Amino acid sequence: MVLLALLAAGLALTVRNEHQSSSAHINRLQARFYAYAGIQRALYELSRDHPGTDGYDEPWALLDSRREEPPFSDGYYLVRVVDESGKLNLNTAGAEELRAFFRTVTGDDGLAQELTDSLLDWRDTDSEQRTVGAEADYYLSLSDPYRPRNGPLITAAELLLIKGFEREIVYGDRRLGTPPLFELATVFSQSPNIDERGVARLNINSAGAEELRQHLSDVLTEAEINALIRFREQGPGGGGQGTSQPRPPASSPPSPGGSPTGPLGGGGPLGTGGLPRPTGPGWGGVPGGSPPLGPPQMGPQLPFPTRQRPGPQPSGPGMSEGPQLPEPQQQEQRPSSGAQRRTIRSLLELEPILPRDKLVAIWERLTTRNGEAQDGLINLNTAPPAVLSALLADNEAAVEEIVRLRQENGSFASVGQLLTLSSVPRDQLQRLMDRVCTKTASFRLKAIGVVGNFRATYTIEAVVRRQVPPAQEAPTDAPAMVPPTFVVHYWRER
Ligand SMILES: [Ca+2]
Ligand SMILES: [Ca+2]
Repeated sequence: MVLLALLAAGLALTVRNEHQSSSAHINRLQARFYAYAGIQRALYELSRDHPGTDGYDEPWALLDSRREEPPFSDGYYLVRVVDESGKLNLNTAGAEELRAFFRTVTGDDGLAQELTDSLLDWRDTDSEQRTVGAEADYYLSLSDPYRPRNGPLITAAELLLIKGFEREIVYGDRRLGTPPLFELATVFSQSPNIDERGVARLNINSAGAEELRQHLSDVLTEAEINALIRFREQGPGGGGQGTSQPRPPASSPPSPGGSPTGPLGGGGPLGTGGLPRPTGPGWGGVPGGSPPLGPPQMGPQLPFPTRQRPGPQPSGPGMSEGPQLPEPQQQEQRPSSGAQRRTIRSLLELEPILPRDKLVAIWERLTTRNGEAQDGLINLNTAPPAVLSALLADNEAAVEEIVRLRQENGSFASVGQLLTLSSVPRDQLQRLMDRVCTKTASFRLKAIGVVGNFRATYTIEAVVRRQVPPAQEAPTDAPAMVPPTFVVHYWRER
């Protein structure tokens, strides 16, 4: 009898445990679906977002489920969206950038050099060890040996495998005041090759004259477009021979008709005197009040401050500064001859032939690189100071100026707006403008589903790439946007 009673009690206990475990399972399942709803909520917001400019002042960045209608009776989700392009790309950053970045993060020159050498050795394909780096010899000699990647990193967490990257560096250390490297670095950043309207950029080197004309006619005058075409048609005048170096030196061939300012000329000033500073109101306005720069339905956030110059036709300061062009018609008809043609590697080379405000206004519309997207560019609008400092080594004033400008004016709509920076020397400015963007395709989404009073939680973390078909160029109105698709590059549930 006693035995039976014990057995019965034992059975009851088992049944109860099973019941508890199955209800825990149900709670967790429920939390999972709440997290999934959070991911969907974020994707919905990203699909409504205008892709021409991206910053943390947009709705996708300000999602807060606590301010919305509670969607579920016994739980909710928390969701956060982060721009991966606001981080330093571990696979594309150069040695100098990495060194400056690690110096900012760790505050230690020697350690910064070691981290840089080790990371470069880890991702390069050869087995030649840098001074304080490490290759297979080192990793195979560890008590738990493994081989270096000798290729691009697959996630930022891979840093933990690399010599010198201790946990307190990768995850940060509150006591030491070091920020988590993990949150400042990425392997996913990508920026779409579109302008602030969402229209595909035109490659300045390969576009036809008529294409250029159509693409720019609402901003540039006929004479300015002709100047552009002529500049391009002229060979590299006097010795460049169109070599295919990735980046041109600070000096550049003489511009046609003589440059009015000549800031790119050989031996030109490299200091802050190199750039004439803006004197007008605003920083980089749209000349002639040209209308199509505003994205559709993004009321409060126009890419450019457009308050000045209501004049219907571009006629003001631009014309007077541009070089005088003899018989543009003859020139434009001339077929482009590949042999003689100049290869423009940086839009900054156009500075001598276009007024500053015009150059700013067309900056995002042109590109020197083909492809739908560019890897590893850093978004000016979302990069924290530590990431910006990677591009602006030893120039804290410039980092502060950029942060201040975006606080005061909202997101940068154009990289061209950097032309107004007062704290960046000429050579540094060129490198900076080559490495930054104002829009992103890569987003990290983190959603947590919560059931009851934290009875159960579930986390989903994902990195998605937003692919937006370029909008059609519309001459008079804002271009129509096509809904994006999302490609998942990383997905983790726990
Ligand atoms: Ca946007
Ligand atoms: Ca290697």
